[in-house]
Amino acid sequence: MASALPVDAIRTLSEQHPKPSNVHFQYGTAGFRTLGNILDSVMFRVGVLAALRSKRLDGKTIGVMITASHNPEQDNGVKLVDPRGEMLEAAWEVHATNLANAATTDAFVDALDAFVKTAKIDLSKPARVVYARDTRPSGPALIAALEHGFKAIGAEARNAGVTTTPVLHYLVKAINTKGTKEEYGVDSEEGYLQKLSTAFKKLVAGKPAIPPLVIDCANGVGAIVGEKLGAHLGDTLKLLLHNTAIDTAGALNHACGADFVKTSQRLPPSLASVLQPGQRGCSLDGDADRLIYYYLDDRGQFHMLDGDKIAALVAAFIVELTKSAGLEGEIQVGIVQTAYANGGSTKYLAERLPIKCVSTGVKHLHHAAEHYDIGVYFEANGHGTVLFSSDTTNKLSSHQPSTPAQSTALNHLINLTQLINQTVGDALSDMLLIEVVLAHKSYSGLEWDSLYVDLPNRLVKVVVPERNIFKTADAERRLTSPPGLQAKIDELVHRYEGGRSFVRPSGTEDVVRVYAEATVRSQADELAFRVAGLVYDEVGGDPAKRPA
Ligand code: G16
Repeated sequence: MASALPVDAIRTLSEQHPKPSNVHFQYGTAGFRTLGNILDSVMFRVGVLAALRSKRLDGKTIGVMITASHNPEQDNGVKLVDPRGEMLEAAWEVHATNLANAATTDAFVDALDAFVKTAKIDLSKPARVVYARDTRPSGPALIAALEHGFKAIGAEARNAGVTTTPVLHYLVKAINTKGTKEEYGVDSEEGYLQKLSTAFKKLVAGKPAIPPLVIDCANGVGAIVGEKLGAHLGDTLKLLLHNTAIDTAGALNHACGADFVKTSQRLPPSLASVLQPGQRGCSLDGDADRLIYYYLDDRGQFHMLDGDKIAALVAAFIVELTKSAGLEGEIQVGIVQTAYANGGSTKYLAERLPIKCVSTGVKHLHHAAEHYDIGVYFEANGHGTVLFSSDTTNKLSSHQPSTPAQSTALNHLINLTQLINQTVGDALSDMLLIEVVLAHKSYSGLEWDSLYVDLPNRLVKVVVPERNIFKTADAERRLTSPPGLQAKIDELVHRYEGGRSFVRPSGTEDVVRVYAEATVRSQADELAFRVAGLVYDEVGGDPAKRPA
């Protein structure tokens, strides 16, 4: 190896970021995520690890995002972004967990040393990183710890400030493709906003004026970037931003945001006097990577348009465009869902398109979607995007349309590749995509909602002492541990018409999640609570706190 680890610098700075004892950290579904006030040592070590990842990849820029997304304000987290803007390679998640759990500075340095050897990292290579954070109060201190990690190993670090998770993913890809023929865009937040708004304006040119859109920003960073996006869009689409209190303690994701709407299946109370019947509204989450739409009908009744409805709307539109462009049979559009997808959506989509079910977590959906020419993936919680393979992108740019109608459809498809953030789920980009489809189809929320009927469903969580005893198979649809529990769930499910239920450990919180659906609302609720009761009994919970 051409050079060695700067052990003295690492040691000195590591001493300022001791690992708390009695805490085990785990790089899970969305990186490290737990209470913000115990993450100091993790941030320092992730700073060092990100630099090593960059060196391993010949100096490519690695992204680091400090956020806990939809989780409560006191939580925080960190995730690494690989050079093409995608989530960290799975094999490195284990290394991240090992390094984060080294008990002392000595143990950390030893673990680093061993890792550098086994991973064959050439330390003479440059290390480049770009990093950002959301609006959480714990963010600035955690950024300082992260920067110490970069300093310890001598990384070239670019601070992207306070921005959304999808912007950070975009930046990573834009930086790494700069000057190549795959150039993704100008490597700045401004470049991102320009790219999206320009594509949007082209896609809705000539369509009737679009009515203003109500946006619940979850009191998070989406309020900041949403305001800038609104300025770029001007009169093309007026964004009415609500829940923008980024400096109010305790407001982030509280009784608002995409997760609140999806889980409680109701309008954020703060929008009660804002959203008018017939008007479209949507909620972002704390770092603006998830999106849920909704509308009130004439009777003021709330209707939710979640990730499954987004997938159905978007996939149908893209299929139509490929046909109109004369590319039918040449470009295959496919769907990726998780076990949380509503049975109504799975039936509707499976009758029309190839479909695959994978485990929860964007990384799983993203990889599966890469196998299609155009892969549409959305988790029911509103996290998702559309991927165009490089073959498809080439086909779109070389295809010779034979009629003006084909040419128009082809241009729309090309503009969609510019509008959609293909690195990760992006609430703001997805929102523009939905507005494009609604404008093209002249759909209101009602028509969109009528594509298929959702089965009533309920999601509940059970706090357990040890979530890792719950193990799953078959894309999380079945439990393999604790032994015997799945048989009890099956027995219960059979008693409910249209019943379906599954149990899985969360990757972002210390809880086990229980999902249930059935033909009738009261039955879906009952099934969810009875399965939750089984889980609770299994872990020997306090009978007084049993879910009911
Ligand atoms: C993260 C992941 C998502 C996942 C969600 C919930 O979302 O990125 O893919 O669906 O956590 O995960 P779990 O049920 O395992 O807690 P976000 O928006 O928090 O980054």
